[in-house]
Amino acid sequence: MRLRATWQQWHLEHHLLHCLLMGLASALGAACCTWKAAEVGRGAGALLPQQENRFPLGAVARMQRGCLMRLRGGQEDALAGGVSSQGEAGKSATVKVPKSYARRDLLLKIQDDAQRRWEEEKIFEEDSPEDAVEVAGVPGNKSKYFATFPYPYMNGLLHLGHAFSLTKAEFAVGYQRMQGKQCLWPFAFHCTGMPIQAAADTLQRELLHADAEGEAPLADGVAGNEEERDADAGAVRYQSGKSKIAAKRGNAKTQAEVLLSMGVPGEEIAEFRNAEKWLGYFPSLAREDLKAMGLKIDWRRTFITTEASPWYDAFVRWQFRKLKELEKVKFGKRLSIFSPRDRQICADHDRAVGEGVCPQEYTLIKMRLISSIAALSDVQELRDAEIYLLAATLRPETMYGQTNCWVLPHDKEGNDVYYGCYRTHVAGEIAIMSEQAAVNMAYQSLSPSFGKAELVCRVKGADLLGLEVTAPLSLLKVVRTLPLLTIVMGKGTGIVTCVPSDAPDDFAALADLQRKAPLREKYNIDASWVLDLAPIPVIESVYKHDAANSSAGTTRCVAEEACKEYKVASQNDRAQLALAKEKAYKLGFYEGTMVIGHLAGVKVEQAKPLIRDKLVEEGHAYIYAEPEKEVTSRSGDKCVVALTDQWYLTYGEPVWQAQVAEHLENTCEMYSADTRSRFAQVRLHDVDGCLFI
Ligand code: A2H
Repeated sequence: MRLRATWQQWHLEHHLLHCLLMGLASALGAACCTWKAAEVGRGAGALLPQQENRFPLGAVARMQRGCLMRLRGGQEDALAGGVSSQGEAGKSATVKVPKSYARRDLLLKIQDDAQRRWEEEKIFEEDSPEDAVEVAGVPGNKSKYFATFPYPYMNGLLHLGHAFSLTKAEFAVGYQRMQGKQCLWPFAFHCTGMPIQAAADTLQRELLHADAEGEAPLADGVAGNEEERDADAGAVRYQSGKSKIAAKRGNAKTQAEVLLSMGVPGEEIAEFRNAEKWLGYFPSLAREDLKAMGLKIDWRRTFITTEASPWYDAFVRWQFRKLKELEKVKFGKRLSIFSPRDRQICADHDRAVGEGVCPQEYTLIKMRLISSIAALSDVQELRDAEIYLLAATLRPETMYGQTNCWVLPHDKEGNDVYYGCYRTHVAGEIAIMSEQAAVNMAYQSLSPSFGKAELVCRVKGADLLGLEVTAPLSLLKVVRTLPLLTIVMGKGTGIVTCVPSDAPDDFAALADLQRKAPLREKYNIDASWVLDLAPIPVIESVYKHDAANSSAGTTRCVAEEACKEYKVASQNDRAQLALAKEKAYKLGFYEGTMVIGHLAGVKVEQAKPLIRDKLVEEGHAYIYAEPEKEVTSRSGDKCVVALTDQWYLTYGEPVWQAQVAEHLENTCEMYSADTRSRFAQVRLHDVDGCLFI
């Protein structure tokens, strides 16, 4: 009994001390912030006391600002001594050096002594209860507690965000230890995947480029010592002046500059061209920082997540074999976000921009060109080809109601816009669309060779007006191309098919052309091409105006009804149109019923995939996808959507989803309702997860 009390007392003591130190660290953190403004750009050297940085704040500061920050005195000392700066940040500043560090030094000594003792006594090394030996009379199988932290990615130093998140596990472990539990708190580092490789490749490119441009070779081309950099207002420079790469990038940092800003010595930078270098460098710094914070981690168990840790690698292989046996891992062609430069799938953590962005699927309607394009009459290849305008739609089931096809004659400033005539994967077929659509198609096996968009010639948007094209499924077999000024060239193909019954944009733009003779004249649109066009009923839904006293009624032209309700006056009435679109799309798609075609009477939601498949089977459409928003890889290129062979996890599979839902509901303990709902939201994304190609 006595022994047990002593053991717990020791835990309590060291924990209280630890909490005290962590508390002080955060209090001092506030002081550190007040100093920060004075210090920006000047380097911390002048403020450094002789003392080596062995204090939690030092670790936190490094996480926050890179290795150059160092501890600068306790709060009271700092306030007593005062800090002032003169002139702009980055220019010389005068700092009154605090007079005494006695209090801080005492705390540092207590901390050092305590941390040394924890290390010597292996106080955080925990064995499994079966193997655990009796410690000071306390049996080995006392109750257990396990904490873990998602392995931080090792393409740089840990930062304040990591430190903040870590405290949750750290404080929980501290508390549980004080309850007398045997607590295991292991920690590992994530090094697999593209970010490190991409950063190493970027550095390689920068250095080759610097060489080619005749900049000083790297060994002395990068400002090689800390003092020099510190003295230089914190701006990291190449010796030959501001680097050309940096100049070209504007404010964006080069990879070499990023490394320098993290405290990597200039003479070591070139070694980071080799991805292996990163694996040794940052994990050991991270470990040093975490130790300096005094975390209760069993460091015997640490590892990095590559084949550098054969047993961890074996565990991952075992896990995937197991999943494959259970048929949760499959192989096949999938649409995924892809980096043309890296020539591989660009997963979330491989992206510089566009985390969480998924492929957006469109149906491309093949509208066969009947007229000839006067401006291209001398292009021989077009004479014998089957030429299509490819219109991108999210609503293939509405194609029965097409009245015309929209193209963009010029941009908002009145400048010409260009489309391209591209060869497709079908011999003798040419498709007209935007360049970005052609590039994406090339990665989806819709061009003659994978990854290559084959351009025959370009054509001005204005030269595509007034042409006759076929409109698959439409009651009107042949329709005209007309101008739509709100087309965005970076979306879909830049060609849109007009369905005025169900798209308020289409309804408003067609009404503009019908009402405004000057608009028609401006684009040489013959009145006879538009005046007789009327919405064709495709979908029936029950429409009720938002006003409280309005009554519901059925409509077969939800777009017209919505434009009326929200008083849309023209295609440029963007705010009102946004309201009309939201209402019309939701109503038509989720509550509407088809009133035309072989699926008349069927709910729209069910009819959509069936009509899309029919259009594709009959050769009237292609399935196409592009990133729903811009995605840039860490190698710096614009990503596309590619159709590639890959291994994938079948997260979307309903049985698996139901099992996860059941587990989440009945066996997971959450600390907050918010956490639970976030898990539930993840489940809603019923897309399969890509593993690797
Ligand atoms: B939808 P999202 Cl009936 N610029 O097709 C502007 N709009 C474009 C475009 C571009 N580059 N590319 C495609 N679009 C239109 C039919 C339709 C559409 C109906 C109802 C709703 C609807 C007939 N026009 O879309 O910005 C196309 O119009 C609303 C969901 O990618 C395409 O589908 O969400 C839709 O916008 C794609 O819009």
